[in-house]
Amino acid sequence: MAQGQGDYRILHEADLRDYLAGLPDLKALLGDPAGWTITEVGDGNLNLVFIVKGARGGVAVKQALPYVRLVGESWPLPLSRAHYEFLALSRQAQLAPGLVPALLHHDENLALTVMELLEPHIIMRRGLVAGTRYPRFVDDITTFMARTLIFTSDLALSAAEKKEGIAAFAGNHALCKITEDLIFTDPYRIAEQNRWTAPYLDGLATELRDDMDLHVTISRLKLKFMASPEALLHGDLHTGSIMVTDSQTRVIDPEFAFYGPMGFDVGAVLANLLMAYFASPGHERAPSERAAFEAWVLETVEQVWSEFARKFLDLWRAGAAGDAYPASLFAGAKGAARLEAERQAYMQRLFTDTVGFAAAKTIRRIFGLAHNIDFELIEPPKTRAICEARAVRLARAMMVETPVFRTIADVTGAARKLRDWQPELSG
Ligand code: SR1
Ligand code: MG
Repeated sequence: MAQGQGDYRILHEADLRDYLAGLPDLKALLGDPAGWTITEVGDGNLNLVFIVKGARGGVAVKQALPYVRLVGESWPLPLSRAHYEFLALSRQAQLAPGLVPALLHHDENLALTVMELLEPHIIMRRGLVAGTRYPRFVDDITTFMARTLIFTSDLALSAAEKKEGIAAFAGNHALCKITEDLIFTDPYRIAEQNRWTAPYLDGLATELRDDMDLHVTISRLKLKFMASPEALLHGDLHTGSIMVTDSQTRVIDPEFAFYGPMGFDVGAVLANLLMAYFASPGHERAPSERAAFEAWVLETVEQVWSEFARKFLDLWRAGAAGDAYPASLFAGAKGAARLEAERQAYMQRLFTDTVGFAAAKTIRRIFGLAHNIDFELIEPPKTRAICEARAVRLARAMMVETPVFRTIADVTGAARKLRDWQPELSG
């Protein structure tokens, strides 16, 4: 497991310069330390992130803080998350080459990782707010998810390998606990850290706290999250954890990595695209100005699921030979047909999980602690609340009326119908 924390200290610009200058490979990559510019750019909820640029090149440096940056020192958080992030990035680089940043250096004691500087990539969420379309995204993210999920599952590993994998990430439970609280519990009860677009969503917040159908469903999803170590998850696969250009996609920030249910990662991607869709009218300056972008987002939602499912099944059929579904039980034409039917049933269950987790991921961004700029940048707040209420209406349906959503087209069709729905707001 993780680290000796004896030498840990929070690095400031000057300390970081001295530290990196002592690493010959990085010094060679960056050039003369006297000419380096070092800028802290972290805008996430947990860590410090520095961009270091020298005459020859640049790097990104991420250091875990011993507390949650968003809240402060009153919320301590283990530095060991940097260890799990490094481990996950290393594994993802093997399984999905070219889709995560290259790792250049890791220091367990400082909870610090140096990575390739992704330039001119931007955080995808920012691009979506601006209404930008990303033509590579579907192919790249579905390759990333299909390969990282199936190749860390019992469909591809021996039982021993799989259990070693679970054990390697089992210590990341403090990060899992954040998810268990912030996604699966707090939005549905009174919690000090909850916030929403008041007063407009006050009534909806109350409804969420009284809705026992929703409480049962979110609790089932929570149990699945806690007790279904199907595969190595990224664990926080929203559009703020993806960096993009027109021609490249890189998945970053897997500090929430652990063995959990596959639908949690796939649902995160779909939820964040759906939120970009519902936020879009709030960013338009003229009616229908973003119609082409919105059509692209829904098409992307459909393709993310269909391409993910296609690639996952292809890998399975092509011989992902784990200890589950032993070939000896499915011999001959009869066995092959039965196994294929079982694969389809497996994907249908995974789709149902994905729909539920996507809904949970949406509701947490509107009523929980951590929001997203898709909605937060919408002004005035009443317009924001209208966009958010539409997303919540779909999310509630996805969670409690799950059988209605048999296909991804059922999800996008329902989203499209809510595009111009006028909710009743409080206040
Ligand atoms: C206290 S951490 C809040 C959120 O930030 C991360 O990106 C995760 O989504 C987490 O739930
Ligand atoms: Mg993150």
